[in-house]
Amino acid sequence: MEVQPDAAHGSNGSGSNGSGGKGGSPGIELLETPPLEMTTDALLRDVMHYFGHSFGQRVINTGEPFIYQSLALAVRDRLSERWTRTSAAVERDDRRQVAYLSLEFLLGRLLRNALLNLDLQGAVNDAMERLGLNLEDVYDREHDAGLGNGGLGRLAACFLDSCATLRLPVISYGIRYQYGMFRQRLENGQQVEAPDSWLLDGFPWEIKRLQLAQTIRFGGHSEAYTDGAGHARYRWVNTHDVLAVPFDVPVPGYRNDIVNTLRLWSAVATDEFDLEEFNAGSYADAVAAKNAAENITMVLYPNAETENGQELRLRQQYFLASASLQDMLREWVERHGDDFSEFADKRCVQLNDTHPAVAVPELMRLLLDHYGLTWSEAWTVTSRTMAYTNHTLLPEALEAWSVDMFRNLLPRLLDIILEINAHFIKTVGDRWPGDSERVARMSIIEEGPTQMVRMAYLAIVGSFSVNGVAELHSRLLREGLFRDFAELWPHKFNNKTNGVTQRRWLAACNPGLATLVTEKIGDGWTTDLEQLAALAPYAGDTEFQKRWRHVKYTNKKRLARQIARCTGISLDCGMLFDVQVKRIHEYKRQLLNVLHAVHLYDRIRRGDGDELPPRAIIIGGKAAPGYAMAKSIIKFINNVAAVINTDPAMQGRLALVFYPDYNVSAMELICPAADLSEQISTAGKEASGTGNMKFMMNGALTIGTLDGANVEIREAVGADNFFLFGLTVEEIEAARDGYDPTAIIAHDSDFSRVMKLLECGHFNRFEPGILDPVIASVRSPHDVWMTAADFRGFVDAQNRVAEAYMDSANWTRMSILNTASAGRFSTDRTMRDYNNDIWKLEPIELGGR
Ligand code: 26Q
Repeated sequence: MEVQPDAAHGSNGSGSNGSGGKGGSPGIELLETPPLEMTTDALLRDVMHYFGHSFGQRVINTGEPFIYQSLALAVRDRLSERWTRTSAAVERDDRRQVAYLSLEFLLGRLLRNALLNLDLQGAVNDAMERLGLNLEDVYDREHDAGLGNGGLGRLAACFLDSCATLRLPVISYGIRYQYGMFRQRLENGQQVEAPDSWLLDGFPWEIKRLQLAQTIRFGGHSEAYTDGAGHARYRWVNTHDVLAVPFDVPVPGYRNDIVNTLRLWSAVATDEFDLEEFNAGSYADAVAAKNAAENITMVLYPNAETENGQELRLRQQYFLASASLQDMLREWVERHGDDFSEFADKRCVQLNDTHPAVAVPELMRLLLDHYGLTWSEAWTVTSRTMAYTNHTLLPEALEAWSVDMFRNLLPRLLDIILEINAHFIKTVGDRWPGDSERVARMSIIEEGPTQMVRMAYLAIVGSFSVNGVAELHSRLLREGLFRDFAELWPHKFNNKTNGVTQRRWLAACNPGLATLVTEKIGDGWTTDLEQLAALAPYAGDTEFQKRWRHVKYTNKKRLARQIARCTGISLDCGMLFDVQVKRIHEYKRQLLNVLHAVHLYDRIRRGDGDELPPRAIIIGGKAAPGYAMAKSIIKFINNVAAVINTDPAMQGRLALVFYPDYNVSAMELICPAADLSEQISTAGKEASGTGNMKFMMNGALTIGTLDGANVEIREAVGADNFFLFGLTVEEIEAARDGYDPTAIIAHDSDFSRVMKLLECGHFNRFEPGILDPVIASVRSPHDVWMTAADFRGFVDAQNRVAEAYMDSANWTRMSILNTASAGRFSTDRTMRDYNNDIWKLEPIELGGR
């Protein structure tokens, strides 16, 4: 199709900015221009303007990204207007604000969400139709922004949406990694990682703000001196400096004209860096040395919680913390001068896990060394400003950095950490005189062959609030991991149960169900998820059930098409779609799921499968590249899948699919199509889980252990509508002593048959030994995740699932009740809880235009 790029155009391509001109500073105000129209015609005109003028295109063909990018820019212009007004209102009111610091924001795609929140879906759909395009195909041109590993990063992204929707003045800070979460391919059933060059076509949503760049220092040493007034002070000298350049991404609220800011920092070499440090006579070598600085934000660490200690990772953490705090202080000083007496009343910093916890000593450093506060003044400000969220119960996952690494990389921060610790140890000593064991236990510095800085303890000591992410998790933190601290400061500890945003995870990703729900109970649920409860009275309504099932079936067909495309496996949509998608980790027990698949395979083979509903078991997720066991589990899943899927006796009765390259966009396709959600972690190991909530919201039933937020999900939907199995936290701990998997296997004929199939090499005929470590882990008395202990319970629960699925009316009733009970798992509720207990923000009031 030939198109005519339109010269007449109302907006400025480079876009306006987030929190632009400073109040009070002289400058030329933006000319008042009429607001951009939200009509099909206006959007079409702007899209064609960018298409022709910014991208130099004349002809639309479906293989290029330019229509997507042109549309994104046209939408960004509409966001920009609201962005400027939001920033102006926040500045004008000078009220309390929160800075959310996170090393991860797993945003996924932004276009669909922006159109939904701006109420532009209809107009843009028409505009694309006029170009002979399908909006869904345009959406598919967008690359996921995968700046996160999993739950923690996606939670931060859901928080963005809910904070803007609740009008909360929250600015979020993160890192603009050049490469996000790696892409996963499978070769011979094994994971192969490929780089995620998500910025290759450009990222049309961001605006670079060079004028707000900050200098970040590394290395050198700290030096005492006496200032003009005779005070002993410290300075950090001979440093290697790196520039932090912010790129702002707009965060629209749902139909409320609010646009908050996500500020992502990118590392750039300073001129000094090149010339002073690498001036070995060669200009070219000096310029090439820029790499060292720019490496800092090159790549997201795809680590499992337990891999720790890379120096570059500490650089990333400090880079984020320092740039963000300097940005906050710049803005503070512009308005309040160097009076920090009200800082902690007007600002709060929420730390997403310990990853940005160096913010505690960094704020101290800035207040002490740059603004001349005394120790006690600076500590009062810092410890009343910081708040810390913990996301893990695995003790081995608690971050610790060696004191030596700190000394080399951040010498001035080490001084400050040691002094914080000295004061803290005095507090502990005063409270428990003579209890030196407790002092050693609680010290921020762990003694041993190599001294380590315990980042969680640093975060707790430096914060006024410490929260877990589900009720069970928060209780276990208080009673276990952080017991001593909870005894010392009970008032600091609190719970904030996670959630997910229903705008992305129901309204946008499941339009069929969203429409059906809205027809029945109105659309209030989009901003008040508890209204879903009004569906409950219709759970038994035959006509409604029929339509509910139809939506699910349609969603299953959509997923089945995608699975056929990317794996070649064809699924029948009458099958029970039994889904487990999440990072691959031993504690999440994908292995247990496969043991059940093998058990079903065995039953069908021996002619005992006639009562079973046909079932498609779908597993997806990435393994950390250095986590050998997780990678072996992927290989194991694929080998079992290859046998099951090629056995004619399994046709239409049992399928096992490994879904490659699982990411946010995949989940948007998967969760609307799931019948059963697998949440089968070893009790006490999953802090919360949030996939569980997305599935529930979309009408899947859960099979799960009493772990993380499963406990609250079961409470909300009722025990009858949840397939519970497995040992409790207490039972797991009690069963550890004398744990004997081989005896468990021997006493269970189903389990014995499964192990026999595995151990005779049935699933690795031509690859001898390749599955040995995985199989051996089930039999090991030292298996920390106690997979064998829960086998029987799991299989029995799956039998109850099978039976329930055969009664389609009753299954549908339970499905409806799951959606109806998902009200409290909205991040709108989570953010209200944070705000009522920790942040205490007032909603942004937009001025008139
Ligand atoms: C550690 C060291 C070096 C580099 C990276 C890391 C690293 C990276 C990511 C450590 C941990 C993470 C992510 C943790 C995470 O996603 N935790 C999950 O957080 C969710 C949101 O609260 C919970 O629902 C999950 O239960 C929890 O596992």
